[in-house]
Amino acid sequence: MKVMGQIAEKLARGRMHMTLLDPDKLVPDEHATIAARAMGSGTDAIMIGGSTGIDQASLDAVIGAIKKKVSLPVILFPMGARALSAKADAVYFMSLLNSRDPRFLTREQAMGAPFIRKLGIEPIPMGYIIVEPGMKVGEVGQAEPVRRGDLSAAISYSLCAQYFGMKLVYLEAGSGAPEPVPAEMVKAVKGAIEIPLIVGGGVRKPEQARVLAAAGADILVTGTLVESSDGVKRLGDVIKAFKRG
Ligand code: 1GP
Repeated sequence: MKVMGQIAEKLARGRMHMTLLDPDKLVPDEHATIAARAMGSGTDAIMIGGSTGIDQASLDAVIGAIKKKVSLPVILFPMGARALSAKADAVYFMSLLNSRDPRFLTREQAMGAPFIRKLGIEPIPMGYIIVEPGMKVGEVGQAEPVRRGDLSAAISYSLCAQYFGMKLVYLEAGSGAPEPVPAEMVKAVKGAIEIPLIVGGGVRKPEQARVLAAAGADILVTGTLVESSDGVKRLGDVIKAFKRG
């Protein structure tokens, strides 16, 4: 079954967690070890991405190493057309909907599309929305971040994603954000859209995960958490709290 089909099937039974790994930060074997631990802690998929330059060779090496240890789907989370690898199971075919730069709206996507076809990776259309503070991805992606109190802007962008036919909406506070996306915003967006809602950025504690689950997040993404020394134990607690709600 294709990855989007697997996601839909899992979401019909409950919430999901995805672990984001940044190939820039560690060597391939370290990523594989972390991915295996994350799988043991209950994560449902591995996302590969980062906001800076990643080339195809390093992506191939990282995904190859992960695939030897982990049976979960590996989904690319690219910042540009060059960050593609045939070893991945799928790619989030994403548009940064509140970017000022056409490069992140459609241009990188247009450049990458023929490669996705050639490599035979499954594209999963996704609307990516940066919420304050947005962190590095907000800067690199030239975002006009949705203000934390601006629920109507968050709803507008999310509906825009749905009406474009995108399969998922991702509300992103930015990796390492001091606070996750506000629960009120998650609740407001969830009440307006019919497609699954991904939330990520700044989640470190089980209580934050529980609050986001209660607000209606379908998929939680964490990245930084698993990089710390006691990260795997904390990741397990965060995943449990999110899935239990
Ligand atoms: C970033 O939402 C993800 O794209 C994860 O953020 O690193 O803060 O968990 P963290």
